[in-house]
Amino acid sequence: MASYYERTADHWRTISYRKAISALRQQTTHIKTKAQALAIQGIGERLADKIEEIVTTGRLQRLENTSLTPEDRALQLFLSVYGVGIAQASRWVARGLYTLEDLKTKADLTRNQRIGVERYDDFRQRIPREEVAAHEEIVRQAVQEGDPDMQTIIAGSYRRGAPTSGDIDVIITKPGATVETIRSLVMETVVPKLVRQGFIKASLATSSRNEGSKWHGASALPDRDVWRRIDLLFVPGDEIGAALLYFTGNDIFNRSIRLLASKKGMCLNQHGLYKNVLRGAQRVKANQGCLVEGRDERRIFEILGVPWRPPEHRNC
Ligand code: DCP
Ligand code: CA
Repeated sequence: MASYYERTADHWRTISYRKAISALRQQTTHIKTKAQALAIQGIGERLADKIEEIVTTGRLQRLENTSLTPEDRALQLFLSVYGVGIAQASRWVARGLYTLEDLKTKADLTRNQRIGVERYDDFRQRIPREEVAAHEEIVRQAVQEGDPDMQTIIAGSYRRGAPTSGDIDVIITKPGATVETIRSLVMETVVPKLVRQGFIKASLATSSRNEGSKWHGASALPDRDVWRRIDLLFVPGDEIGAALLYFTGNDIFNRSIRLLASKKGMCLNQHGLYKNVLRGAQRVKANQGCLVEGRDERRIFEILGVPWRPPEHRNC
C-alpha cells in the first residue's frame, strides 16, 4: 500500500504506512489482532483493521483493488517509468495506452521518458552494494584525475548499510571548495570523460549549465549491460555535514529531524542548520536565519540536542 500511495503521490498516506511498517518491525512479539496493533504508537483504527485482515486472511482486499482494472494496472506501470508523473501517466491511460510497447509506438515521449521506457527493466532492478561501490570507484578516479583533493562519498541507502539500493547517490566535495568549482569540474571534465569512457550512458535531469547542484544520469560497469541510475551531488566543503545528513536520509528520518529543528526555532536543510529563523503565520519562514553549523554532521545532532544516530539507525 505504501508503494502504491507513493506512486500516486499521496504523501500523507505513504508516510503513515511507512511509519506503521517501521513500528511493526520494532515489535518483539507477533502482532495478531486489531487490539494488539492498536496498542502500537503510530497505528490507528484503519491500519489496525488491515493488519488483522492480513493476519487472518493472508491477503489485503484494498491492495488487490488497487490493480483491479486494466486502467489501474496501466497507470501503475507508467508511474514506475523514470521521468513519468501522475498527470502524464493519467493522460496516456485516458488515451487508451496500456503497455510499454504502446508508449514506445504511440506516445510522444520526452528524451528522458524514452530512456525510462527503454531501460525500464534495468532501472527497476535493485543494485547490489558491491556494484554501488564499483560505480563510485570509477567516478572517484575520474574526479581525482581532475583534482586530487576532491572527495567522493556514497550517501543514500548505501550509507545506511542497505544490502541493495534503488539508485547511486554520490556526493562530490572538497574542503573550502564552492559549488561552482565542483560543478565546473564535474560538468566540464568528469562527465565528458566518463561519457567517452563508455561508463556514463545518458545524462538525464542535468540542471542548466550555470545553476544547480546536481547531475542525474545513467551509468554501467564496463563488462555489464545493465544501466543504473546515478546522481552526482555537488557539495561545498562548508556544507558537507548538512548534506551528509540530508542525502543519507531516509526521507522519514529527515522529516522528523527537520521538524524538531523547526520546533526549536531553527531551520535544517541540505545546506546547514540555521538559528533565529523568524516565522510568521502557518510557521512560514520570514527570513533565512543565521548559520549555526553546516560542516559537521555530529555537531548538528549535538546542537539539536539529539543523541548521535549512526546512518544504519536512520531507517525509519
Ligand atoms: N530525500 C529526502 N526527501 C525526498 C527525497 C530524498 O529527504 N523527497 C533524501 C533522503 C534520502 C536521500 O535523499 O535517503 C536519497 O534519496 P533516494 O530517493 O535515492 O532514497 P534512498 O537512497 O534512501 O533509497 P533508494 O535505495 O531507494 O535509492
Ligand atoms: Ca538512493
